[in-house]
Amino acid sequence: MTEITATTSTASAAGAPGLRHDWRREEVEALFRKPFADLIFEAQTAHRRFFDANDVQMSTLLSIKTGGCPEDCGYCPQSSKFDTGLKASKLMAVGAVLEEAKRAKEAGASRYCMGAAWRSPKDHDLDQVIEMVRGVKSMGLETCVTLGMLNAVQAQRLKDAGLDYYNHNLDTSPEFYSEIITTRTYQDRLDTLANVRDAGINVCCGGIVGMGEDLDDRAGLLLTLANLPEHPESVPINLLVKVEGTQLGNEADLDPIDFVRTIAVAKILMPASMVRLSAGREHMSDEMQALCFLAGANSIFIGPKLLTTENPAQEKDRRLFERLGIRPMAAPCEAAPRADAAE
Ligand code: SAM
Ligand code: DTB
Ligand code: SF4
Repeated sequence: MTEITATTSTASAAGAPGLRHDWRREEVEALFRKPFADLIFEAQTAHRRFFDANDVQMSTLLSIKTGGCPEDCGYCPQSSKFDTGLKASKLMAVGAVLEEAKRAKEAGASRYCMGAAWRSPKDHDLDQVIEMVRGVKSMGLETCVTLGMLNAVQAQRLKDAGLDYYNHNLDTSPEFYSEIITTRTYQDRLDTLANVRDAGINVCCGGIVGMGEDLDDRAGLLLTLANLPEHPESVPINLLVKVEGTQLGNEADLDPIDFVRTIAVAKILMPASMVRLSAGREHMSDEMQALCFLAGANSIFIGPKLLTTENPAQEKDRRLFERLGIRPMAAPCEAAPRADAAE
C-alpha cells in the first residue's frame, strides 16, 4: 500500500529562470498537433524540471455567495439569465465559512478557495470576505478567493488581509470569448489580473474547454496566459460541467484526448506553474485523470462539491491517489514557518 505523506512545493512561476513569454501561435498550435506520446513526454519532462511528479496540491472550494449573478457567462448555473433551478443565497456568515474550512483541512486540503457569484464585490461585502480570509489563514490553510472583477484598491485590501491567491479566469481565447460572455470584456479580465498581480497576490487564471471552441481557441487561451508578463502561479483547466438550462447545457462532449492535450500544452508553455485539473473530474474515468497527471496536472479540487456542482467523493479520490501513488502537497506554512509569519 502506498504511504500518503504530505510534501511541499517550492516552485514559483513568477521568478523561475528560463520561462518564455514570447510564444508564437504557430508553435502552440504545433504542440497541440504533435503525436500524443511525443506531447506527453515533452510535458512530463518540462514538469519534472520544477516539480516532483508524484505530488499533487489539493484545494477545496466553497460557494460563499451563490446564484443570482448579473453576468451572462454561457456555462454558468449561477447566472440570473438562466433558469437552472439553483437556489440563490446571500453571503454566508464568517463563522459558518470557518467551520467548513476546518472540515476541509481535516479532509486533507492545503488551500481553501471561496467563490462568490458577483460581477465585482461591493465594499461592505469585501469587509466580510477579508474576515474570512484572515480566519482561514489563521488555520494554516492557504487562501484563495474568486469574487469577479477587482480594482486596484480592492486587490490591495485583500493582499493586506493575507490573501495568497486570486482566481480570475480568461475562460477562452479572445476570439471565441464573445460567443460565451457579453456582459464583460476580455480586457476587463486582463485589467483585474493586472490589479491582482500589482498587489502582489499570486494569480490563479485559466479557462474552460469543451464549450464548442476549436483547437485554435484552446491554443489562443494558452497563448494569452503564457505571454502575460508573468505566468499565473496556478492555471486551472476546467472541463465544462454541462448544466441543464444554461446556454451550454447541451454542448457536445469534448474528445477526452483533446482535454489531456490541453493540460500538456499548458504545462509545456508554463512549466513552473501548477496546472489544475479543475472542474469536470466527476465525469472523467480514473484512466483519463491518470493521463492528465502524466501530462503535468499537479493540482485538483477535493471534496464532494465544486461551487454548485458535484466533485468526486473523498473515498473515490483516496482510492485513485493510492493506485497512482499520489502524495498531497502541504501548505508551505504547515511545513515550515514562513519568514513573514509574524506580519
Ligand atoms: N463570479 C466570479 C467570476 O466569474 O469571476 C467567480 C466565480 S466563477 C463561478 C469562477 C469560474 O468558475 C469561472 O470563471 C469559470 O471558469 C468556472 N466555471 C463556472 N461554471 C462552470 C462550469 N459549468 N463548468 C466549468 N467551469 C465553470
Ligand atoms: C476554477 O477555475 N474552477 C472552479 C474555481 N475556479 C472557482 C469553479 C468550477 C465551477 C464549476 C461549476 C460549479 O460547481 O458551479
Ligand atoms: Fe457570475 Fe462568475 Fe457565473 Fe459569470 S462565472 S455568471 S460572473 S458567477
